[in-house]
Amino acid sequence: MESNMTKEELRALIENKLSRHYGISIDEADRAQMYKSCARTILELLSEKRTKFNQKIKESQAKKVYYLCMEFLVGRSLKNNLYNLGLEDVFRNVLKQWNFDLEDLYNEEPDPGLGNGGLGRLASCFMDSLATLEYPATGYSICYEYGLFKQKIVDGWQMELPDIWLPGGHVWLNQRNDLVCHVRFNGHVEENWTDEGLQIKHLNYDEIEAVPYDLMISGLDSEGVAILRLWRARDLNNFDMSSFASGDYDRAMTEKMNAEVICKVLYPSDNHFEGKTLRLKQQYFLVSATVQDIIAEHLQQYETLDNFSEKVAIHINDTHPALCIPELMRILVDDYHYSWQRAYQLVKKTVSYTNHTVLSEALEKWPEDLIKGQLPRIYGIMKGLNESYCQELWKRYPGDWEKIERMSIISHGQVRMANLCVIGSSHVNGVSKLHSEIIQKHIFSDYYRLDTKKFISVTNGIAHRRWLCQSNPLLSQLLDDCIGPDYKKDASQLGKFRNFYENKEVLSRLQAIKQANKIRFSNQLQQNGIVIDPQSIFVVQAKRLHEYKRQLLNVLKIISLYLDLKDEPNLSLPPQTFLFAAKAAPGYYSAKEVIRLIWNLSNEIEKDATIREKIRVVFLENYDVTMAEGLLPAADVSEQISLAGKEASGTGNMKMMINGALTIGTMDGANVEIYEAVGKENIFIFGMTAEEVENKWKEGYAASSYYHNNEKIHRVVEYLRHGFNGESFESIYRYLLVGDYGIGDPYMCLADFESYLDVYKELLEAYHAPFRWSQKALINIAGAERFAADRSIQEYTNKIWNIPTLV
Ligand code: NBG
Repeated sequence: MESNMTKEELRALIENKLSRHYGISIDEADRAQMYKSCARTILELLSEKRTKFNQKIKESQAKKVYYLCMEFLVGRSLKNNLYNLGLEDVFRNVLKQWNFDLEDLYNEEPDPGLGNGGLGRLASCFMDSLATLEYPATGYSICYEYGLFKQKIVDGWQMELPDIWLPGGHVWLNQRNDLVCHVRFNGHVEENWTDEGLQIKHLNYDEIEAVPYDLMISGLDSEGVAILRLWRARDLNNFDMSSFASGDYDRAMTEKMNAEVICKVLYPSDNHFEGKTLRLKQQYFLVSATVQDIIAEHLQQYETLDNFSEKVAIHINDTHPALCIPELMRILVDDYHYSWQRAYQLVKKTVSYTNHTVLSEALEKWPEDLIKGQLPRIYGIMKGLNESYCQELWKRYPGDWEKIERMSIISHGQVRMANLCVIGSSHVNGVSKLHSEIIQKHIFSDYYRLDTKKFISVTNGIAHRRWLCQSNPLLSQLLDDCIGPDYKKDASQLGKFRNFYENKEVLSRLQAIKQANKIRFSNQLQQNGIVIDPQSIFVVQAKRLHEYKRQLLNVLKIISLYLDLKDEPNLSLPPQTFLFAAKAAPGYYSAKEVIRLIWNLSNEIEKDATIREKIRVVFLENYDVTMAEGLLPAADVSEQISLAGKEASGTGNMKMMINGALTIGTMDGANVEIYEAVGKENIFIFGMTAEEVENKWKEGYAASSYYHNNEKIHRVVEYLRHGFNGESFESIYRYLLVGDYGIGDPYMCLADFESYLDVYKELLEAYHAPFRWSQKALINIAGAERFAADRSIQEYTNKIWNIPTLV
């Protein structure tokens, strides 16, 4: 991992960048100039590496992976690349001689928020693994001008500010004018029968240029470099010169802006479908440019598309890039004159799809008319796919209209993207064992019965190099000392850490490391005027704010503890700090209400000097990848408390576990596998299972019966009903008991409340025994061996993409 670059060589490289880009010498450089010069130095090294890697791939004619996703939550690049290239030390030393601190330079870099949460971060973790494992891989997404909004809390209410990341982030992007494509919208389709068969013409369309920007991602100790190709819309051709010449500047500019608005902003909803025209345009813009790019690259190497599916794997991450199925059909049929049947075979062999959610509000269903108007040719192809698929179904299930309707792509004026994905893919996978079972049993049960082999499970994983090695260097050092450094490339080695279960010295070092990370994070917060006690237990719930994730349940627990302390101020409780970090989608009212609740509870508790010694609530503003890198290694307790059956996998659970936090959670998503990995003594499980939840709905769930029959619940809900800190929480009280449609508490917080509280008390007991607690932490770190993204990627390459293992 050590690079053999000398200080002198590095100095010369950086000096060269300062002189070339700014015309200055070292002593004149400020921090921003130095950061950019370091970034450019890295880019130069990565480009050289990439060229060699490309050459190797070309010679081997290896199959390539193209990973399409509307979101990549990349996080900062400088640190990641320095670490993976083994250059951190030499950079640090050289910079020190010039009186620059490497940490300060890291902080110069904006955190590109090109994603919402778990889905986008997973995509980025996968890029890290693909590079490290030396698979030829390109990620494709959109170069949003504004990433996910910056969150500001004003008097408890979430406000959204634009995320302007490009000025500092631009340095990592390499504009590829040589690869510009054109994407067509609107217009109409004309079909004519000629001697050569059916001729299809798309007329009167609007055309937009797609300009790629490449971001390079280095692997660790490998020859691999992955590319993340981000498309930007540009409208050069459509500039209305005649309006401009006649002095109508506004009109000339409006046309241009209408086109370029496509990549202005990331839609800020996580797990929620918003059927907006602009979003549809974004999706088609991404897939059309991408598929054209993939085909051009393939033709350049092989001069034919006949072997396309042998050399290309296209992966669609959730349904958002589903239009790549009809787009690939379009190009094969219209531009390269493949027969419909042959084109369909090629598509089905090339494309695969991961489902990331079973929430019905997240499933994409576009109005048929919208697609017809915006994308007339794509609409025609989807109709064709739908018809031929329904005919096939008819042969298989004659007369079963209901089933055929359920399984069709287009029905009742809606285009169902999940159905399109299943029908057009070679494989469909869920992201944890439980989630994969649920999709097979529920949302895709008809397809599963038809073709069982198509459905598989690949449990998510995390880039442990970023989430352990880089963000927790002390723990990484301890692991180096105990089990050697091989775990960095082979996470299964982490299992060896179990051998130190009885080793007092290791256990006490583990404790000291957690303490140091808590102090590090507390100091970071202090710079923003937030004071927390690093001696207290850090209980962390950090994830998007969503009803199903049940931040509210956590708040109910804290209120209950708070009321206990009010009744009995001398109650013996270890000091606890409840840390919440979460962004709510801007239009998600009930999620914003929960933020307001947390914020006010925090203020209410602060008023009482004795209680705040014992419990404290902190809402951390503007959670992003950079904050997570400081927060997660400092967590003692990881809250993973979604209603069972709703969280597809979760990845924050893995990130905290690998840093030695203990999970309190439900049997949901990947928690189930964490439980299997660590054993019941080393995790705190509570609440209903997914099956019990299902049964409870069938029986009829009445939140009010919990309220009336359980004293503790009654007390907490009453507290909410009366309000505090001068604020009313009537809306939350109503949410729990009455609900919008007479269904109170749709995520069953009250049903799981009592067992949550009981298990939390057990957890506090366990914390009283620090030696045992450290042993549990150790088992969690070792048990994280199976939650590395490297393992997930090996499963994708073996089971889905059909690419031979390289390492
Ligand atoms: C999210 C799930 C998480 C899962 C990530 C990554 C979406 C649509 N889904 O549970 O909610 O960990 O995907 O798979 O964002």
